[in-house]
Amino acid sequence: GFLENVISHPTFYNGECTVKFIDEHPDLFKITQKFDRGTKTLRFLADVSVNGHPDVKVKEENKTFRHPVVPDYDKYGTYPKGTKNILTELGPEKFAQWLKNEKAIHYTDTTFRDAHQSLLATRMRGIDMMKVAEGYAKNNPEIFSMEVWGGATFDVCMRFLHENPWERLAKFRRAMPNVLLQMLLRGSNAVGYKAYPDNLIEKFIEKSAETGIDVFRIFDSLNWLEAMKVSIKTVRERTNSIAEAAICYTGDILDPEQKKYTLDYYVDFAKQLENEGAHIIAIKDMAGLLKPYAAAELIGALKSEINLPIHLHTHDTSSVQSATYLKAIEAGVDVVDVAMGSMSGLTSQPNFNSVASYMQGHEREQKLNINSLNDYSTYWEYVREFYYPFESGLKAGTAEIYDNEIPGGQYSNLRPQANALGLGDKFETVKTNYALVNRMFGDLVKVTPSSKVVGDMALYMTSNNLTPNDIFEKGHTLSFPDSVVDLFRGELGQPVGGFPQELSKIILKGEKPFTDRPNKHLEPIDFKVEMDAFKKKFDGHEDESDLLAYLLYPKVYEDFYKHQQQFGEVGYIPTLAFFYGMKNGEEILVEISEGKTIIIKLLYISEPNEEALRTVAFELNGQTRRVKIKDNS
Ligand code: 3PY
Ligand code: ZN
Repeated sequence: GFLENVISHPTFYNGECTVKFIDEHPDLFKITQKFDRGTKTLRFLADVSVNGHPDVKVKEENKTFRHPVVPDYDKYGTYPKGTKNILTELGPEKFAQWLKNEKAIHYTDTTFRDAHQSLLATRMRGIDMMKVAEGYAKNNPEIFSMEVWGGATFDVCMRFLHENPWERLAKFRRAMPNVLLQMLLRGSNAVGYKAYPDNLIEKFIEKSAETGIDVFRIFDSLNWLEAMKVSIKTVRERTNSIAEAAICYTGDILDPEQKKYTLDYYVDFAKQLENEGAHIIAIKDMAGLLKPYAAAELIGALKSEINLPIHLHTHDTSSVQSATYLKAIEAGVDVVDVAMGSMSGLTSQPNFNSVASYMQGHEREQKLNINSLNDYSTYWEYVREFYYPFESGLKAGTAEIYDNEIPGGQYSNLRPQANALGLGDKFETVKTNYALVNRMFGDLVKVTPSSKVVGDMALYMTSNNLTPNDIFEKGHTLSFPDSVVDLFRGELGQPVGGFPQELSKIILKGEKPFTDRPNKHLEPIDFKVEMDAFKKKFDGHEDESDLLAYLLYPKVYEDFYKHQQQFGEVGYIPTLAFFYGMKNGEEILVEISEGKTIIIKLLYISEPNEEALRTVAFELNGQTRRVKIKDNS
């Protein structure tokens, strides 16, 4: 490292190096982290350039990309006042009143979370969002909130993108200090797929608020109030953030056959959430089933029965959900969730730019800079191309969604899951089975994690050519997916109306399910003991948020940690190089930390030797460096 330190030292660079230079700079002998980072970055780039990226299953050779242009903004100007300032001024309770009294419709922008979770399998990298975060907050301070965190982003971020989710959040907070930052929290499942000890949920919420979350959208995947209480209480009592409690919407309140998920059911649930202390009520229409006239009824009823602002979330899988927003706005909804034009539609949220445009001149118009929104949409249009391997392939809206009720976030994931099981050509059957499983399971609310269980069962039936009849007739001889057994055991809580008894007996094979909170069966975490063990295991790391990530996802965190030891902070590598590697002669800039940029040029990749090792030669800040990489082909 010594030579590199000398060479990259500014004095040396500037050609002012004298014999005394080395004596005067003992710091050169420290192998700085910066240099170490450089080596690790080269190792990563060499590997991807030789072996491809494991997450990119189909790479289009010679594909060309356009260069995304970051819309102009005033780098040195202050941030205009936004909702975050209002929350700080008023506190959550009065803030909710303020929102309720607002005449203009408000918008949550989901581009940084649900939009890419639902269109690109959650693969959007922090670097592409961070490029526009500050400018967006400065140019469009009228937005109600930015949904930036939670849901599937927490684990995917570590698992596939090798980024630290906490750092991502902290960066958003710095870049967007004037608008509310929002996350999606799965109640007692936090950002995971199972129940965690209550004190882990509490600590997680506190840390999330401390790192930047202002609005916690809390839901339970079975609409089970018991599973939401700890989260709502923790947000209220231990943070200054907003507890937004969500009703998951399923079925169709206008369907005369609907006996379970009726208008009364939803209004009653909303009242319970209000009594629990929610500041805002959300309707979480995760599969996009809330039709326009149903929205008019539902919002109308909630506005007259509930004293809190109402926040509506939907997915545009049917492609008619902007009509639902119009009806909801007419009925008095306070906030709607939208995504940047080019990241909207289909399994994502309705189009922000277009909804804002149709509201121009309306008595509830929110004054927005639509030209600016369009510039950002163009940025995202270009960026989105980088992520082509993760597109779901859905080309148009589908009314089939009203039958299969697959959530938007799951839709884009189910196809690759089916492909991985060799069921690529049976995707239609998978979707049909999804609906059949739902009926067998007694018509569940389907959203992460309950939706995953239904999906697992649908894939299981498809790959084993099983019909519902087969399940009932020979189910006692079958071994069902673990997630299905866990669901019926009560691990995800209790569904509306309970589990169907006959099927429960078949699946549990005599085991008795429990009906109280799964978290009650879990030992509280001893954070001191866990931290000591964590430090030992991870080489002195003692960051509390890292510990939380580990406790939520032990294996994922461990792999993430190992990846970091080997390849450093890959989050700084530009997206094209990250997914597709580099070509001979290509040069990239990598901002390895704030204001510190290294220039990397790939010179050549040698033929493999007898041990299948290739030499990848780079120039790092003008200095030649070689990395040996095993060719796995
Ligand atoms: C999630 O839990 O990740 C969701 O987006 C559910 O809709
Ligand atoms: Zn959603």
